[in-house]
Amino acid sequence: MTSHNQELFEASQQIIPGGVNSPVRAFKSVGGTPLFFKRGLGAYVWDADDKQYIDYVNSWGPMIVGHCHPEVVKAVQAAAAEGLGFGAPTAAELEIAEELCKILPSLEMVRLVSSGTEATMTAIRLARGFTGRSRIIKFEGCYHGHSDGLLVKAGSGALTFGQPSSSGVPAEIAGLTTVLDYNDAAGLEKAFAEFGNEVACVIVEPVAGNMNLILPKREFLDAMRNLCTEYGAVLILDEVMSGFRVGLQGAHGHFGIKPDLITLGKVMGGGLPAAAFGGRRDIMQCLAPLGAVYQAGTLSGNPVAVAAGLTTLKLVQAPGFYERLTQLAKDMTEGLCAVAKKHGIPFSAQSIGSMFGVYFSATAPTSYAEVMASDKEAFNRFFHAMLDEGVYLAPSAFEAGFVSAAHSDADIAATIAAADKVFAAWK
Ligand code: HOZ
Repeated sequence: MTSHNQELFEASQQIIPGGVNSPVRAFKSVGGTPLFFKRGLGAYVWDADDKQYIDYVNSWGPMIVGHCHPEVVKAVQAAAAEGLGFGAPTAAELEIAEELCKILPSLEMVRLVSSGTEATMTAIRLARGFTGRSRIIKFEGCYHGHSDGLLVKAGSGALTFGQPSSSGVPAEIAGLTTVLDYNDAAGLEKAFAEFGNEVACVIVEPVAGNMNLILPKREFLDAMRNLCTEYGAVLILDEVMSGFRVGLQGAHGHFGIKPDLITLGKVMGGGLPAAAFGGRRDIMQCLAPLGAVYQAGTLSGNPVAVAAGLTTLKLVQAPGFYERLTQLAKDMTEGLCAVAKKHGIPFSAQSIGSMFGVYFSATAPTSYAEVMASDKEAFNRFFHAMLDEGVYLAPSAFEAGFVSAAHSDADIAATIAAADKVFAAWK
């Protein structure tokens, strides 16, 4: 039987580079034909061949209340009926800004943009404008979008395709980025001791989700905060993925670490293109039109995206919302580990809030090097076998997974049963 996924992929490759509009969608790392989705509802998605999957990609994070939540759809329809965009201020932008600042006390001021890449790119520029310094520090395997200075030893699609440092980034730009090891507090201290007075900012995923899921060590978080304060550098916590995922107040709320700036995206856009950055008032006031650091966007604060985001932000504040998601993710990772153990397969899994990681290694990795040492071929095999069983995981060993409020206990049980079946036939 002809696969519509295959037909669409072949046609797409004729006019879209690689047949996809973002590299991680291409299945290049796991092999095979990417799925073309036609529909999503709650915890499920359907591909072009009408096959149904339990979805743990959640559009790479945003769909925390599930696909097509009726209240989100209603808010989007209502906003669209009033106008798709004005390129001028709206009351809804003020409302979402107030909501974000209410939920996240670290935000004294916030600006809306359209993508996580824009948020991180601008946060870096702002840190440089504020400090008058050029050098930035990032960590290997962390991904902060695809702007030039951040595509150096990056995670996500860049890592998946073995090009963590992109061609096309001038050496002069990449040279301003110092890359250190994630979770290595001593390495960070050494770097600051050597050139701390040149550092504009440290940017980090406080829970890393773009080299699979890596949890931060306490001493690493503390070292970043203390060293940035001591040397006058800006600490940027990139919560595009972890924001509203690890918990209502993101990873920095969970771990109790105070950022100077944070970046947000994904969940706060409710599935549409809305993102933000914000933090300390004295830094944010350096932004145009108040200050000399320029940033702009025709679609920034788009009313339809804001409606989706605002409604999602209201939904995630329902009592017990994060407790339930945390339990679901824990149930799933514990269940997966149990069936892997039963079949004698070196496997580990862990979760934090609604984010989870699965690894073909005996213990959960704590660093980029340990992630790289896990069995990527085993993951690829697992990915395809689970896909056959109707479970859609991220098509790369270097991505985190997500549960949503639409996932039921039965979905988790079905996923564990699928893994049991896959591992039983593993030899
Ligand atoms: N941060 C997302 C996954 N790690 C990006 C998705 C994409 O690159 O399309």
